[in-house]
Amino acid sequence: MKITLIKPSLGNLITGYNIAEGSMEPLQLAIIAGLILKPDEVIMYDERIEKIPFDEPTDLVCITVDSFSAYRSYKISAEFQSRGIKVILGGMHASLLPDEASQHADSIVVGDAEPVWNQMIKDFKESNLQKIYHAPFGLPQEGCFPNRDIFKGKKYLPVSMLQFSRGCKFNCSFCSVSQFFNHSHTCRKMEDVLYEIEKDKLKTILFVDDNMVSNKAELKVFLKELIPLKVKWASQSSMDLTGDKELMKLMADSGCIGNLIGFESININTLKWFNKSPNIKNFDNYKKELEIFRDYGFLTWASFMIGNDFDNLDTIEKTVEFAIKNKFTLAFFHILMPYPGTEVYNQFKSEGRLLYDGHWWNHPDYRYNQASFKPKLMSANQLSDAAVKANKDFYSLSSISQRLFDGKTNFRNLVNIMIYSRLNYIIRKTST
Ligand code: B12
Ligand code: SF4
Repeated sequence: MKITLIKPSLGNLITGYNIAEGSMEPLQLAIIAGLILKPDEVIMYDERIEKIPFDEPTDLVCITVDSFSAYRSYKISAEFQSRGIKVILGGMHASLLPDEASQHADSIVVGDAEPVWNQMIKDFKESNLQKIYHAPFGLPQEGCFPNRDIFKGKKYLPVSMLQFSRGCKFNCSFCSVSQFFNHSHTCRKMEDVLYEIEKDKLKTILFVDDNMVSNKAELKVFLKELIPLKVKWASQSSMDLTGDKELMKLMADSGCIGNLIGFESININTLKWFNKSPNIKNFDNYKKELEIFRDYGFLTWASFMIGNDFDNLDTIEKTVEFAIKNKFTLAFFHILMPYPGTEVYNQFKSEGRLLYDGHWWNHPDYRYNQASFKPKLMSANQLSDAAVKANKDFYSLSSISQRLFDGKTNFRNLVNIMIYSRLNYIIRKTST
């Protein structure tokens, strides 16, 4: 039996916007591959970096679906189904909107693959595949390890994805994670994580945790064990980690090179509207926090959410200026997206502000990185253009050279200079 795993691309993009370069390994597919008992039965195609050979013989197709790739995922599913091949969908979007996803697949999984995989494959082999499988929700199962062989020969960034924990204790109004995990956070068994690092000889790691520092006490125990393994790592963390000096030191000692931090906005009213609680306490426009990050030498990948109800074109420009002035290693200016099930989605829906018939993720006219709602203080087109301009300005040559010269972070040592240059080069190439 042959199983084909698929990571879909984003489908049609706005002309000239190419995001293929700089793709990273899709960990969820390696986890599924790890559940397949005979490794030679599985093959993976990542449409972000290669074409899917629809006519290659296979028995079963499994597609991982996020909201931003839902439309494309359904198209891929239809292609295989038209060839008589059964398709299973899973992932964040299929779990958030099971009724919609079910219409585009033979079966779907709500939740994690691990607990239901064996039963599902047994059912498939007995021609008894159920329409929907509900996985008990929670932490990654003990003793389940990804099969990273599926990544061999594919051009990914030289960094390994790894999971320490899932979920986040906060409840930001735009975030699918808080919805999906119901504001809960669970850590994986520490021995499993350490074993996985050693077994697969991981050296440069991106922890794909939603918020690595959500449970600081457990993280500290883990980091103490991580120190002897001498890895380099980065992750996503909430701003409140700066208040814990012991944690900051353990992060530095265990090889942390930087963090993706959700700044979201430089306006306190927006932060309150987003319910972005880790950023709100003693808000001083991040001055204190940024100094602490710099003192520990951490690179900062700053994420901003633009187009909220307090943003106009001027505040978006000021946000970009803030990011350049603070010499962030990278910054992302994401258009606020009403993801299904989130508070932001429900609010825009009740106010009649959703575009694309209220389901941008499954609309033929929607393109990645376009506004999908009516902003309050500008038009949707102005917001889409402002996002493109924000990226162009932040990744302009003058901004890149200005930001490089920070002796505490980007210019701290040769490794940091190389990371800074490579990442800025890739993003400049794909976003300008
Ligand atoms: C790491 C990450 C990234 C990395 C991607 C790394 C990579 N490999 O490519 C980076 C930083 C690049 C990134 C980018 C983006 N991301 Co992101 N990302 C994540 C994050 C934090 C973890 C994903 C992950 O690897 N999880 C670990 C795996 C093992 O868990 P999993 O995916 O849930 O899979 C399990 C189950 O869902 C299930 N499953 C999954 N697929 C399938 C398939 C089948 C068939 C079955 C049976 C089961 C199954 O079983 C799996 C194993 O347990 C998630 C948050 C999250 N919790 O999902 C956000 C998340 C997926 N990202 C999100 C977004 C919005 C984006 C961006 C669009 C941001 C932006 N505005 O540009 C971009 C998109 C870029 C792109 N082209 O893909 C949103 C998506 C919301 C939504 N409703 O879809 C999330 C949920 C974050 C959030 N806070 O809301 N992201
Ligand atoms: S802190 Fe980050 S992961 Fe947690 S709920 Fe807010 S946006 Fe989501």
